[in-house]
Amino acid sequence: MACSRSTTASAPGGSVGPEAITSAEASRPHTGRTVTARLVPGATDIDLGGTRARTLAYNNQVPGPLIRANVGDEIAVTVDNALDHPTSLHWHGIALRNDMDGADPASPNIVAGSSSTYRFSSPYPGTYWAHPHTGLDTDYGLYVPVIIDDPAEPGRYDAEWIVMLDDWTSGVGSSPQQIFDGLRSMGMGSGSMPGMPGMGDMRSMPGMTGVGTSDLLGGDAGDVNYPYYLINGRIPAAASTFSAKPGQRIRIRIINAAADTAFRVALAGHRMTVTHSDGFPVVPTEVDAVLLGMGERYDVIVTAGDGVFPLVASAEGKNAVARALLATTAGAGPGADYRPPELSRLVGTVDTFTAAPEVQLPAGSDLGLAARLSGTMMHYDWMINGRPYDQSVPLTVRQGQHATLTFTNETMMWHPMHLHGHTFQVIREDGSPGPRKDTVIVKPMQTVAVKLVADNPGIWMLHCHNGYHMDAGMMTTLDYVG
Ligand SMILES: [Cu+2]
Repeated sequence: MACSRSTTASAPGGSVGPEAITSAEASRPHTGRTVTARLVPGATDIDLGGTRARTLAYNNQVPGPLIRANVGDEIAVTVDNALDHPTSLHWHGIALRNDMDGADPASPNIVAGSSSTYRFSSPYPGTYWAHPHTGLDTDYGLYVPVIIDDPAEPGRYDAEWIVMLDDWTSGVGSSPQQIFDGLRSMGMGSGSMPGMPGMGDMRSMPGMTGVGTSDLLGGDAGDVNYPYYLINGRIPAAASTFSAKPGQRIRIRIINAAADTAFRVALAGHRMTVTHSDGFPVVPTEVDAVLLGMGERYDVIVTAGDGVFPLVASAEGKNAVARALLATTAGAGPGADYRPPELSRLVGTVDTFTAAPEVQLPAGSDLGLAARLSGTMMHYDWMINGRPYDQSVPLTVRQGQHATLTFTNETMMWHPMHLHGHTFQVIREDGSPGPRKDTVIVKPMQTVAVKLVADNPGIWMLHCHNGYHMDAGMMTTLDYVG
């Protein structure tokens, strides 16, 4: 497992110190209010809706409890580690102080049986989530939604629905670790197999029967077929119901917490207006469905119709769905395998959206950074710039620089690339601004450029948010140097 990097290449000028992190924190807004929470990750039994799973969870529930605060509040979350191994809590998407990021080496892991408190404030509102940055733990059910509110934001909606998507095997099929070991050994042991990338061996392993393809993802949709796909911890046959009144405007905050599954999400009988990508506002855009890779979030607004409507998350290329129900009247709605026609109409992707003018980053940059993505299913050796994480050479930036980071995917698999501590702006091929994001899908053989402003000093992970690719080594860091 690619848990640690043995050597950190010393960058010219050296790394920035704690005073730079303290100084950046002083420049964030602070309300003087503190929001506290306690999370206990541990082994437990979870009811997925008539199906029980022995797994890992926060406070014995999947998803774990919502953490919610205003911009500038001090968020103080104590983690009591009841696991039998070290853990951490990473605040995905939040531009927080580096020493609270919940990813080693910026912040130390919490050893088994001990407690630690994360204290930070978020400078930006939005839809975020939190999960460990240790091994494959997120895929066992360790994740919570995190919502940061802006009290000044006009409330143009009547109700709010938080929707967390997941692919599920823990306690009902092979464990995530068994699947990872299978992918690695299949890869390592089949180097002499000609032709197809090791798929022959894979098809004989549980959970790894040939995943299909996706036009939206540019080819292979993933590496693993899961026994279940969940919305808010429930299987489709026991879907949770969100109740509202006809005509209400509902803000749906969709979060993809899966390890290896992109979802195409639609609400039967409704169009949706996408208002935010990865927490940041976009020019409001109407679509029938939206595509989310692992780690991505979209906020949408719908005007509720009269009836019972399935919200369906189709597991891209995997011939299965997750679902929940929106109910504004009594009734049961369509069956558990119903696929609304909206799924095959206009699907919003990263190419569809443009950052709202007030959050667009200034044009131009004074630094080019490159992340070349490589690896094959045959060897299961996912890397950035030709190196797995334990041999990686950091990308470096100086505070204040405006950098263009270019992802070049040299593989036949798509990768949702995530940078900690920053929200970059996607730059379209014609140079025009795309959405602000912290996680962007890079399709096979595609190049994607993003712009970032170096305003948050520290050591920040840059990695693929496919849990298995990341664990195999598709991770490096962006280090601030003085
Ligand atoms: Cu990947």
